Amino acid sequence: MSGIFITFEGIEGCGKSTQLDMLANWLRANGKDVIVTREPGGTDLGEKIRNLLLDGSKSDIFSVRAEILLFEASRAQHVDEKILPAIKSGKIVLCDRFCDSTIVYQGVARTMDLHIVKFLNEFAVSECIPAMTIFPNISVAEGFRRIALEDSSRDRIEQEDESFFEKIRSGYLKLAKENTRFFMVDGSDNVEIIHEKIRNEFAKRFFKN
Ligand code: T5A
Repeated sequence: MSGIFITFEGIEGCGKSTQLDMLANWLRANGKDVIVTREPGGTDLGEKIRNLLLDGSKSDIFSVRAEILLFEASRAQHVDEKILPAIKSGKIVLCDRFCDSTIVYQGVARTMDLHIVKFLNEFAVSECIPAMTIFPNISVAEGFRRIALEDSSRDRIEQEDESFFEKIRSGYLKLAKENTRFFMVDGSDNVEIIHEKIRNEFAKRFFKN
């Protein structure tokens, strides 16, 4: 039996981690075997790479090529060690960010050649393509407002300015238009309303009988 691979994408503060946890709880309450994971990270090696990528300040010098290769290295390890084995054993894998993040952050916002980004993504993911990508869409201003309310300090990427996140948001809107696996939901709604919409769409796509 083959499992299901679902990813969550969106700008900082859009609520994807909140919705991922709510979907995982609902699926588990319905007797499903669920794995929750994230990128960058998800494995011991991936979490070390995550610290390298996100700790520090915006002024740290990261070449765009070095940055993308670190994200892809984390992903390759994640796919081989955790995601593919889980899917092959019939589990539902919910992943906070995946390849689309690289397309919009490194490709659209950091302007790396999209052909190269897609090639590197394909190399890192092998046969592991999401069956559905959940995208809570909020304005950049709302994302900034939510992040400002949190206790933790901003990571290296969160320190970018508003125009950077406007590019990210436009990149996601374009991907959502072009790919039927995307499910875009209004992320400015109440968390319970968003969860209900995601749950209904998930059931429609995967629990047909
Ligand atoms: N990255 C990642 C790349 O550049 N390239 C890549 O290839 C990959 C994989 C990862 C960073 O790495 C970059 C992208 C990112 O910059 P991260 O720590 O994983 O960073 O951070 P984010 O993914 O951005 O996660 P955040 O925690 O910032 O945001 P979430 O997950 O969207 O939001 P969430 O659920 O934590 O909610 C944020 C706050 O809003 C509240 C929550 O309670 C929380 O306080 N909230 C709501 N408030 C009102 N109404 C709602 N509907 C709400 N939903 C949540």
